[in-house]
Amino acid sequence: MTLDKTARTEQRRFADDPHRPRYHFLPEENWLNDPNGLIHWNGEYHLFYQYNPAGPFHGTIHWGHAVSTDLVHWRHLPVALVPEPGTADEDGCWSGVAVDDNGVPTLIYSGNRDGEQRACLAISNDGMLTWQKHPNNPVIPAPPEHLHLVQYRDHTVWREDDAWYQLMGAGLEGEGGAALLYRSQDLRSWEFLHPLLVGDAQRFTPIWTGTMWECPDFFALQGRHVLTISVWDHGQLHYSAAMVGDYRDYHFFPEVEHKLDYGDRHFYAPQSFTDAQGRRIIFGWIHEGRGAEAQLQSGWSGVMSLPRLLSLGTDGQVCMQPVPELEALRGEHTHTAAIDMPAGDEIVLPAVTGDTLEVLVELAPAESGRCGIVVRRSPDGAEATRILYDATQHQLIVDRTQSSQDLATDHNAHVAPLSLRPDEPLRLHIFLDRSVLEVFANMREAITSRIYPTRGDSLGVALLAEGAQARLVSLDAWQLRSTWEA
Ligand code: DQQ
Repeated sequence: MTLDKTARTEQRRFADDPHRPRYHFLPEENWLNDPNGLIHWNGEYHLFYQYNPAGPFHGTIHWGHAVSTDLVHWRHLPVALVPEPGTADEDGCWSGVAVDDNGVPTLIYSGNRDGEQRACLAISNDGMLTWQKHPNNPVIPAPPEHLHLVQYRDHTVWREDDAWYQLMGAGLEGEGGAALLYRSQDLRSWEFLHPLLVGDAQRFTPIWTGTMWECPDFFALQGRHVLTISVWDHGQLHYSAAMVGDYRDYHFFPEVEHKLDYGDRHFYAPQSFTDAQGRRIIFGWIHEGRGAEAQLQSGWSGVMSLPRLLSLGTDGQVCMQPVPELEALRGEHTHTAAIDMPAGDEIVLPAVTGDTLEVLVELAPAESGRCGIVVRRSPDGAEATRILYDATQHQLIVDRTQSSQDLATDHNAHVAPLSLRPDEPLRLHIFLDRSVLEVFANMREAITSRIYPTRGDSLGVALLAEGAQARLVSLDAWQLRSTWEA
């Protein structure tokens, strides 16, 4: 791969930054948040994203744009949408989607003006390099009059029978989050039908869905329908959630509801699309876990998750797996054969070390106690991030209490429910990319996290059993190549 000029500049400028990921997508500098407009078009994957060219903070949101043929190596393209003074998006081009309108790439997004968001449209006639905004933006001038809304923005658009349908994210005052359903013949004139679904902010099980739903996404998956939302409440971003159920007569009947990823705001505002092979692929925004000042100092903020393949698990939940294309990043490989893991000390694996790793590990846990793997471990163990299965509590834990000696970075643990069947091994698929950690467990749960070790020698990998002996069945690790390297 030849390096373009921007990629070379980026490499030089951030060469000494120990936290900047090497194979996750992010812009050359400044701020990134939600993935937008995901579409597979003429053999190329297009990834748009919320982008602030003015600095590493949320503000003056544009649509950044990148393209890839393999979902792994990305090429930056010119900014796609710029806020335009005097128009419906003068304060920002917020999140939205791309659709194929009979051969014309068309974006539906939230124009932000005076603190309110309205649906806007833009088209491209040159293969998505430049975009023309609709002269009558916003194409939906106001929310439905009779609804009392907390917030109102974000879009998912699909073709069904002879019409276009759209959901907008919202919250109903005194009730909960909502996805509002619209219909259109031409994407430019929309009729409000009804809420597809309204949440209940007073209900806390199986999960709480907040007072407003950002970035709704709605699609068919293996004969069922899935609604994903991002749970918002009084300005706080909580987590992304999935609901699985049936879609009938323009209503949705969810039966299963769960957090999509247990890393909370580190997998937020996800959006998915169907590629030419019919795969449903999702990306999410990996929020920083360090303060605003540290983000300003570093010159960048926000990372795109790895692309993940969606399927339904045997428990009826939505399951995410990294796409197989990521194997192209694999470099030097080490295999560690089976060993017993006595309860107590961490077993350092000297052959496995680094901060850009893929690890596939299989462990046989005991019926009680905890076992797992440690990454970004300093030789004295003072810095370490522990990824543990707790057999008593039936939980998968990313323990960040010792991840960094910089106490200004997030230190809370991320916890996912995980019950292994008797004799079912713990299978972890781990992607470590400096400050980014994506953990997939047993084709069931995912935890995305951020860690900011301060020491240059926090590169070790170890095994750990606590309270009861466990056994390593096998461990394969690869050094992963940077996507920006020649
Ligand atoms: N980010 C966008 C909004 C969306 C939020 C603004 C979710 O459209 O609701 O940058 O992170």
